[in-house]
Amino acid sequence: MARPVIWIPRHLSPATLERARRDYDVILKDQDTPGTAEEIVEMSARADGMIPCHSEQFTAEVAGRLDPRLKIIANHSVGTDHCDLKALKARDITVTNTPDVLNDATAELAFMLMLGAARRAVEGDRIVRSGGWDSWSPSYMVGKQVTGARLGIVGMGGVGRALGRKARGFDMEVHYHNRQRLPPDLEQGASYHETLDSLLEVSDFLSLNCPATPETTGMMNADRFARMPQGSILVNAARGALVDEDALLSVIEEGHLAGAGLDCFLTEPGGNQAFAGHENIVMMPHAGSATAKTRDAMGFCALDNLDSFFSGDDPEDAL
Ligand code: 8YV
Repeated sequence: MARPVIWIPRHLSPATLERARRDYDVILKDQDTPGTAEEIVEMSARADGMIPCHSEQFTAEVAGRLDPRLKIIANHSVGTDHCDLKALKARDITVTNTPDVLNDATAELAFMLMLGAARRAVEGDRIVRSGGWDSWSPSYMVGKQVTGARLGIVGMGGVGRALGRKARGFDMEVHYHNRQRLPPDLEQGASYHETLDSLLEVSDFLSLNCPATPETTGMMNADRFARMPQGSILVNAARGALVDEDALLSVIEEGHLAGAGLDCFLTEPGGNQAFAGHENIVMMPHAGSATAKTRDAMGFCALDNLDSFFSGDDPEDAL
């Protein structure tokens, strides 16, 4: 049987591309830019499989125009909100993702955002870097202590649980809200809250680690922010769609929230420039899983899924 043809729109890690080329006929896009709807549709007639990132949009409209040659979309991401799964299923296309391999890298970045917002990293860096550090006093650069504080985690999947493990190293009291309570071995001492509102009330730090779905879109709105304790901090390394950005800006400007750490925005790339004037908001350009080790693991996970599919087995991460 001829080797399957795989379209890879983004420039994945060198080890991933090397293995992909070893086992498949790879078509790699020249420019490392998001694959457009037109490119996706065009390539569906030339490729048996694809390894897209979250930057390629497989909407219902695109799904309806895909060529029947395309059999599998092996995403290089855990999130699949860029894929209309129902519409792709209707076209009999297998869709996979890369769960678990990015848990630690993403949790690590969420922790960095939490520490950075709590200990005023953006402001401190700017002061020293600009040569503006000209005084010191006991009340200078006083921040919020992370060690021993209460951390609320929304969504106790792989990333949420990895964050909980890291938080325990900081003696944090971990609380969580999830659609379902976890068994004790996965809960690892974290306190379950049946409702998001109950979690918000005890969260000195709140980390969003759930997928963007119709139910969670805009979940962090003005009412929800009002329930968080005065001086608390929001961290979002999941999806921008979870947060009403205008409401967040208001609670930051009013001083109800002491800060925020954001890796995700409603508009990406680009982010929200309304946040830029606030040094108590630490921002990153959607880089949660961006470590060399994790990029290789994600690429290999996507390739494992392709390998299973083309050997006639069910891919482990089929959705
Ligand atoms: C990626 C992500 O940045 O996995 C996800 O859902 O958002 C990220 O890990 C990305 O899709 C990498 O390809």
